[in-house]
Amino acid sequence: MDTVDTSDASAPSDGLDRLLSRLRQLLGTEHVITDADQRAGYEADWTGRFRGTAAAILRPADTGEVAAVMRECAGERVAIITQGGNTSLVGGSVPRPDDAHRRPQLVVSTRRLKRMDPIDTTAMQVTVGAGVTLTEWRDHARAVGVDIPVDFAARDSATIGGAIATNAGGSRVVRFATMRRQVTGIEAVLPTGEVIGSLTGLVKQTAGVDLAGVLAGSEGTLAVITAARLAVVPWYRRVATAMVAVDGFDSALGLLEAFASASDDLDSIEFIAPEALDVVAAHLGRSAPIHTTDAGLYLMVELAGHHDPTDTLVSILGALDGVLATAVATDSASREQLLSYRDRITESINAIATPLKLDVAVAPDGLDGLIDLARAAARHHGGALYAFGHLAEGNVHLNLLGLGDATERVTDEILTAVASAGGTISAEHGIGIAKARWLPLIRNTAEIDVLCGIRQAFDPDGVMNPGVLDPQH
Ligand code: 2HG
Ligand code: ZN
Repeated sequence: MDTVDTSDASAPSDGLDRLLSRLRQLLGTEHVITDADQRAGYEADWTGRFRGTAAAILRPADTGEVAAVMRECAGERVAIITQGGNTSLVGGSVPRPDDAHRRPQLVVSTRRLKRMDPIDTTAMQVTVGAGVTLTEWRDHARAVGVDIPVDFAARDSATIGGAIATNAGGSRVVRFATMRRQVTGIEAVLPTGEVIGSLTGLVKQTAGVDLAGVLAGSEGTLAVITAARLAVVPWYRRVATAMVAVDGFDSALGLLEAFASASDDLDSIEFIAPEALDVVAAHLGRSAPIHTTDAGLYLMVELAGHHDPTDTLVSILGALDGVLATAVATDSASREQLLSYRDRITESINAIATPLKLDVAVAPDGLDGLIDLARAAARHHGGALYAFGHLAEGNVHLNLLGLGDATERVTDEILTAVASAGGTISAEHGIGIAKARWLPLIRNTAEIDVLCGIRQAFDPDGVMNPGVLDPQH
């Protein structure tokens, strides 16, 4: 995927200076950040695993400014890293430690793209800017009595642009599918500065290839997403939440089946391995909500509807043999308390050390075996595994600590096992640079050629997020 660079490897710094001064005229000096201290928050990822140096952080205010930035940068031998809330867990939104062509890297931050149009409650759609966070989108929707179909723990920082670019998932996929399915229109800026896409949200815009579908999951390698037309959904205000201890995955899958067949209200069903529950409880300074020594697995289940789903929740939980203990929350304070044991696992692991994160999915009945394999691999190298995830999609977040210099080997072992089980090496975080090398495990040569061709069509000079989604990286 790399283009061959025959020019002088070192960027002509007076050229860069001239570019930056043109960009300052365009955006205003305060929105072209070159000061090292101010750049720092954009240069390292949230986990601390990925970082690089940016020549500048560019903060355009609207689509017109993004287009002008891209026009100025076209042909300038710079790499463009698009960044939203900087919650990527695969190194996709921060500069590379070293660009393959030693080009200056410019971070285009979309955080100021805060457009939020009125909600069309007939079409159940809304147009929002790429820099709007999930929480802002949700608050905007709820202000007119509707809701959003996507939710995950990074909701306060993660942006719409990033969620589309990674085809994000989260806890409500079981009910509403992933981000790609929520996008009914898209607006994006090509490396040339041309604006493409449509925000009409016409459901029957069926002419040819779906641009929104192509950009969803493209991880900043094709264009800068500036706005999207998104679905909104009914707001199910009556919610019942339970943490459930079960004896193992067979019972967990039995529960999933029972909920799916007995209720239309299943909103999320998440699993937490015992080690992960211990670590988050310790981090929160509280004991776990359920005390049982023989739990093989914990679930966080939520039903949400227009009528109180508590009775349904309790009766389904009561009917299954493998359920060992439950803690049910019906008011919002106890619900928040319970959900914090799921939402705050990521930060609790990071508080110990920077983990290796493998976001993978297999058929749900393969989760048990995969987690056993990952746990054994971690222990073999003196490390530990913290596993949790989204049960219905077979999506497990394998967080491994203490692997020392075995990180690559363990990654290889686990991702190879996932691929040979017919799974995917990325389920919602993206491939980024973290897993680019392993892409051929799940995409054959013809597929990789097609993907390279699409990339080439959008970005012939290879400036967009170099290294990301690139198996040669
Ligand atoms: C979640 O499901 C996120 O909470 C983060 O996808 C997962 O930290 C992780 O590995
Ligand atoms: Zn997740």
